[in-house]
Amino acid sequence: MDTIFNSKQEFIEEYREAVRELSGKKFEITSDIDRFNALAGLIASKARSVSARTDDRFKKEGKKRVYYFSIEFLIGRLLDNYLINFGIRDMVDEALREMGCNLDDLCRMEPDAALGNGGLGRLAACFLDSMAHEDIAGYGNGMRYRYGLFKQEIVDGRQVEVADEWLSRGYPWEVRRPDKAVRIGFGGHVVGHTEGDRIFYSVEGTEDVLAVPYDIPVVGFGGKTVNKLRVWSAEPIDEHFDLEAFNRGEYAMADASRADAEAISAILYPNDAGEHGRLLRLKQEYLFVAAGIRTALDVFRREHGAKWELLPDYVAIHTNDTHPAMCGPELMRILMDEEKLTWEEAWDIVTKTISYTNHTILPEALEKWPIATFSKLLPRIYDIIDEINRRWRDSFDTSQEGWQERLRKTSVLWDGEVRMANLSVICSHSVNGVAKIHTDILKRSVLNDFYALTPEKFNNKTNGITPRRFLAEANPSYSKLITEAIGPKWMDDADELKKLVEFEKDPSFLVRVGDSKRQNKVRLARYVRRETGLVIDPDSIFDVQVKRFHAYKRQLMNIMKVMDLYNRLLDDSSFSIQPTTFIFSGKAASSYTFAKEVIRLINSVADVVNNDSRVNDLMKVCFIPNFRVSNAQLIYPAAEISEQISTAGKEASGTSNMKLMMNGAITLGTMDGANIEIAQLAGEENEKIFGLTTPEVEELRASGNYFAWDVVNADRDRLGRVMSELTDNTFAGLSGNFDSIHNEVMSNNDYDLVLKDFRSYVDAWEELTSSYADTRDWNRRALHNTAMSGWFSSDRTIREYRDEIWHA
Ligand code: 9GP
Repeated sequence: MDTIFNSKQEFIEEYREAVRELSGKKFEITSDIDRFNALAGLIASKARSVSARTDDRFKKEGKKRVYYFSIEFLIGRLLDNYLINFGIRDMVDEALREMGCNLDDLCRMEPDAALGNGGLGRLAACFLDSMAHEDIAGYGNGMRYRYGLFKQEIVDGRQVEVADEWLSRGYPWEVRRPDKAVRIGFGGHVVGHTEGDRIFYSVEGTEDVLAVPYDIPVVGFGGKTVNKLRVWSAEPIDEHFDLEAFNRGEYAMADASRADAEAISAILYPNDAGEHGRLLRLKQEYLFVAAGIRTALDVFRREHGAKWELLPDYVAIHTNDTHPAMCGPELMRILMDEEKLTWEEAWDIVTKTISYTNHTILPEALEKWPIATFSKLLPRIYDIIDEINRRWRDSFDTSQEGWQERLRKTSVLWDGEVRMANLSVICSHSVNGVAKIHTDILKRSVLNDFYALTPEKFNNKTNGITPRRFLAEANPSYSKLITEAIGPKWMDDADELKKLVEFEKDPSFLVRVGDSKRQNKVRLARYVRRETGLVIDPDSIFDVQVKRFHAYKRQLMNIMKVMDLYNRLLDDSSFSIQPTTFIFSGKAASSYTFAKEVIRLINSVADVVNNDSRVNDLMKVCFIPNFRVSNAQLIYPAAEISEQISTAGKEASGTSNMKLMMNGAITLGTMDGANIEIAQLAGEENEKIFGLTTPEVEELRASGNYFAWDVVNADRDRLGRVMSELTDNTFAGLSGNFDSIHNEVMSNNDYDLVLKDFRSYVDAWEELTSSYADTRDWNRRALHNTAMSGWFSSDRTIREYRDEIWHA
């Protein structure tokens, strides 16, 4: 562990000085926010020094640089994490106590940077942590949204979106780098210039904005490696400030160019919404791609000169989902138009440098852009895509049967649209899915035609999570227990967690596992009470489903289970359940009406159930508003059941399943995404698996013999009743009935198979919870899950990317 302070005393002195410099006041009379800003500022400046040293070392070692392009980085709060990674958390905690303040209070002052929607963005953040841990020269490249993902408030049970002004009190981790700003052109027209026997192209008449980078340090565990996350902000190119308009009192008009440019980086778009500000989104995508490619090439040129043929040896560009798909054409543009390489030379370099991860098979998330919009906004990029597409078409062997169909499926330009997933695959040397089953589905169906042509490109990289944040930081009591048992090496090498298997036979250790869980439940119960006023019982089972709201994730099936249990408890005095708190948290995209109605349903059921004294000692329903990284860190450690109940074949991987497993929750899940690998690793007997499998789902759909009404009619007493209750005022008290949910499910013939899987789900839940009474065995299973979760460390995932894709 490399240290950044030689002693506690040295820290105290430097910190006092930092507070005084920043606030101009004596430490004793400063506020927590001053103290936080000074502490984060101090750690950030230390991190930057290590970063400079890291950079020198990488240069000397001639390391290959990996640029991870992602339109989302859900980094959350950094202070606690960086203190842990620098190995000084305990020392700082102690020092602050001596100084009369509390580290946890200061940590809470940090804005929870929500530059992402959910799993995709959080994965990118975990990867940054692991790249630094693995001493990879790995750099995040993304967008600096002025407003991150909206804050969710609940009013009358409904989700209300409020702007997230995360920068309003400043952000001590970032450094603005105007010297590295990049000019980005939109619109204009392509002009050809003849030089000898070649024509080179440029774009004239563009409307330009400036992409200005902000660098955030990424501290690797052990403190030896500090990398950077570079996020781009859009600004006007010059100060086109119209003084005359201002003097006329037309203030908005006077500064119009600023507003237009800044709009590009104003907000993060919810990825799973339908239509949104599409043009602005396309501008965002090009801006962070073009600016990031420029950075990568500038660094390469500084180190290796213009020997572009060496680029794939020293640079890897990874495109996270389809949002950075323009990396290919943009790199082609620079290599051909500016560096004068031929198409063939440039294409060879591009396709050896770029790789692509697919994160979804949902058609609505595989981006497509109308050609008319695209070609107008980015005419040169469009021309290059057109040429990529032409050459792709020409590469087809037309003597082969079925070539037309294959071309239709793999073309980049089709039906008046630019298909970004196809562009990503064609420009990449590697295409990976994020869990075994997901990669299999890509190969077998979604990208099957590409797979048939270039099977060698395809590989799987099952996702991972960082144990530093999601175990060490989130769960101090459990971490302490683990360290006592097996030593501290697990933070460095999560495989070490396997050593916990030995302790499954130790009854007194299992009691302590249970105690730690209870402590975390008490902590969460306190948070819930503070945030919502609801009192929940830490002695009840904490059954947790936390993730984005989406039909295929089937939060609806979960709340229908609660409705069914409630009905049966009221109807049948011989029926009972283990006391349970059903915990939900997550956001729905603002334009996704169905998902928002499910949130309203959960809150409406909560309103009825939580106010019914007949059942309150057995059940409560709790919706925790504004799910984000910081409260997720309170929720995972307190969970006992991990609800992973998506329709089989739909969830690419999931990562909350891994976070919950690592914190000792038992998965109640379908054979979907990484649940399958969880069940394989920990043994099905230590999880609870139910429902249709992917082949069964596919078969059922293909048969044409599935009728939702038949399922409801066959189970009138329970399922039928629950469906009726959506519309019969049972849960209408808070803000009305739920006809739209009822209609959506029935009119789409139960597309997500909520009705089909309902009974097997409720039965599985009952079986699982009835085993809760055997506390010792429950704790053993919890511990076993933690012990086997090491494979899901993002360090393992990143090592696979490094060795098999980036060759870094
Ligand atoms: O839906 C997937 C989720 O299953 C996966 O865990 C995550 C990270 O790989 O990516 C999500 N995909 C998206 O958010 C959009 O493609």
